[in-house]
Amino acid sequence: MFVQRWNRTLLTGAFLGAVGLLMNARAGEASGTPTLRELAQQRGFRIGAAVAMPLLDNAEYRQTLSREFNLCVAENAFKMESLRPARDRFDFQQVDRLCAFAQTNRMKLRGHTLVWHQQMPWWLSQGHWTRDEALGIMKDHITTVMQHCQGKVYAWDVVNEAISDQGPDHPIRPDSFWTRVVGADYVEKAFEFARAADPQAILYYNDYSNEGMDSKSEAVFQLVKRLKAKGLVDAVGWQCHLASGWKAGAAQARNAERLAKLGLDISITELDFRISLPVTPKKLQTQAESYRSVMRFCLSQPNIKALVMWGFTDKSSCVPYFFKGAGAALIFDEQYQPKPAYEALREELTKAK
Ligand code: 9MR
Repeated sequence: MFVQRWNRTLLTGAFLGAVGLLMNARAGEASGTPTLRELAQQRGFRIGAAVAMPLLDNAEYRQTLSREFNLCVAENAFKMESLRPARDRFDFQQVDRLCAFAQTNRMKLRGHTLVWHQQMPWWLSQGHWTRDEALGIMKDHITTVMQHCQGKVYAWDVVNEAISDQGPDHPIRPDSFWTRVVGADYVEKAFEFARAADPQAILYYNDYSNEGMDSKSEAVFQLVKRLKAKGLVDAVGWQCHLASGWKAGAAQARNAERLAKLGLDISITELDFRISLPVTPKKLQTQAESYRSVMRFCLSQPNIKALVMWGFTDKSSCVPYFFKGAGAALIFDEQYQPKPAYEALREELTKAK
């Protein structure tokens, strides 16, 4: 008796789950409303999300991702820590899985990130190396990873967050592993190795707090100007981990225009708008207006090629870990239901020519 009822409950649950999945997958079709992906595609724009690889096992996660986005990036799987269990060994299992997913679903794939002072393998960060040895490891890493992914990854964050937060000069971080062992020219070296490894790939310098007009974005500007003069960089990534309420404005426009004059493209690479918990309808509306302002801004600047969010569902976001008391930073809720922010993005994409 108990077993029968238990079975019935399970079956009913499974049935309802399947119906839910189907309804969610068909949400756009049924209402005749185009998805973000379709709208972006029509405008030659890229809308993307970071992927938490363990969640790729979840059908609802996979379906939402491929339905709504024409670009993806791994949240952690392409980082050196994940790829290099040992100096003489690469583990491409997760990378290959995401490459296959992107290919099957006709999505562009960004590579994040080749050189960073965080999420490095312990054998490297704890080892004792000469400058030449460290440069050799960096070159081998960049070359092997880029060539492994050639034709599958269209753009790379070659160097991530190299510039220090210490104003007014914001030097290349003096305390980073790469600066200590190689010297500040490690940034240029990384771009040289990347250009040689895959001349077709679009090469990005990626950082946070560089979207405005201030001393840090000035330091980023000067760095990419030097690199661009040598033909080593193509684009700048503005991460944009921001607090809800923020809006894109005149400073971002001036910054985008000065980068355009250098011949550099931009992508918003890690957008999220954190809300201070608990969530209320009013806070969700404020968040929607923040997302709207960024989409409107992106579509108004010809050199902005993509808007990528650091995830898409509040079920999986690094925000609560890094910002205590904050969360709900993405455009789908934990049940994969679109939030007001999703609707705001859709409205802006619909309005755009
Ligand atoms: O989302 C990533 C998280 O899972 C990792 O624990 C963390 C390690 O620092 O990195 C997060 O992603 C970061 C990205 O690689 C670079 N910009 C900041 C992102 C959020 O912290």
